[in-house]
Amino acid sequence: LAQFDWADAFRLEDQLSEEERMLRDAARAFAAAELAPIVRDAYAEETENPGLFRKMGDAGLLGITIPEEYGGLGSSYVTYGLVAREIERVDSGYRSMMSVQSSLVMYPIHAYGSEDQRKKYLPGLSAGTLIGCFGLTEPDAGSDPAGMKTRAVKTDGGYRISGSKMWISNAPFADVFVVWAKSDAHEGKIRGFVLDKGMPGLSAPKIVGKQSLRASTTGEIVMDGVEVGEDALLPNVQGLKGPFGCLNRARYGIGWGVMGAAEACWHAARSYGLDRKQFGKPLAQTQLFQKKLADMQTEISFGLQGCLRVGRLMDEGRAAPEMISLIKRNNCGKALEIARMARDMHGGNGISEEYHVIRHMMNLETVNTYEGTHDVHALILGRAQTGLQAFF
Ligand code: TGC
Ligand code: FAD
Repeated sequence: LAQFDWADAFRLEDQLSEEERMLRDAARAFAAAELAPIVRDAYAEETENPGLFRKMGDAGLLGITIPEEYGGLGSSYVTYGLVAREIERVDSGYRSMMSVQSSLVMYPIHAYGSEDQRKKYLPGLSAGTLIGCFGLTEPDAGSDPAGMKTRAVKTDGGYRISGSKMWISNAPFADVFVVWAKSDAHEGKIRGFVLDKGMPGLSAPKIVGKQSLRASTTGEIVMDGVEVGEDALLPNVQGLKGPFGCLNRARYGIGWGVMGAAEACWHAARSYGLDRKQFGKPLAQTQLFQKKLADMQTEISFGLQGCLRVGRLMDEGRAAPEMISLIKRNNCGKALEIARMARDMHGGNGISEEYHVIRHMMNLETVNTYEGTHDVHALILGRAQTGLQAFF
């Protein structure tokens, strides 16, 4: 009879290449050595940790899919996903820091930027000596980014950019700002601009009081007539497909990442249930407890297979955005349910920072919302099935 590995029900391990396993293991070792020991305090204190980018860069975790000539790793989307899973196993906020830098800052500069922009920014971003952020969301334009108010007005030799962005990961300590604005010189179409820290009129106040994703720093971006040259424009894309092209990559990484957080909660609940006795026997020996463990194992096993399939298709250039919506939506929703279940299975201890599950649960509320909410991805999938858009 074939052996069953409870922690790897469908033998995901066998479906990975030697290189993928090696890079995954390196990310796991990094997460255990550098992230796990600091996460409790970082979350409790809402610590800003820009120095972590340098460490991630040294470990080769930034720009995994970016070619080596620009300082990236030149590896596959499957590797990128496996790494996201390992980092998010510790905390969604750390995965956020990494995925914004890789998918939302390095990717657009590489895919839509000029050769000068690539050379100027990518090596520093991949080393973590430069920190990037991505400004799409605004106070009045979240799920509907087409409603953005930020404007770029043509000047002699460049543009003047005015507007504000809200809920921007990494912004308060970012050096490089990829921002999206409607440009009057391009018939009001959305264009991408790369801004540098310190430009007059540019500021990024921190958002305080978050009860979720506290290990990641979030801010606003305020652009009060920021003057940039023509060289700040990302020349090779226009329209919403620019930011969405980046979001496809980041959403895909989140599909994997949240499975890491879910696995952490599942494994913690299993261990807790084996150790903790009530009514004279381990909790894990009760039917209800085992049903919950079986539900967790089932959702995670299917979720990971979905990610691997989409990752392979991405590496072949055959992944449709709707496939990414499907794994982002379902895996976030399931991970959130699993974290809530794990919190419950820990009883009173489940609300303590010492057991980590409530931190994952709180984080996953954000992850279920950002990069397209659970319901917005349902509408994307609904539109693809019916041909009818139900957004407005
Ligand atoms: P729609 O008419 O659907 O499309 C407009 C244009 O965009 C193109 N497009 C895509 N291109 C590539 N990939 C995709 N996934 C694309 N989706 C759409 C489309 O082909 C069209 O192109 P063209 O050339 O014909 O103009 O646009 P809509 O305005 O109706 O959009 C509706 C909707 C709801 C799908 C969309 O706006 C949406 O996805 N909203 C969610 C917003 C969102 O995800 N924001 C994320 C902000 S960034 C973030 O959260 C980072 S957190 C990171 C972290 O910390 O980890
Ligand atoms: P809204 O769009 O106002 O949605 C509110 C509710 O209404 C949701 O339940 C939504 O599903 C629902 N809803 C909206 N439209 C419809 C509809 N047509 N039909 C049915 N229901 C609908 N953005 C960036 O650009 N860069 C970042 O780095 C970034 N980082 C973030 C970090 C954190 C910690 C957080 C919380 C957010 C971040 N975001 C970032 C913003 C994020 O992408 C948005 O919060 C998200 O897209 C939702 O937008 P909103 O908050 O304006 O909610």
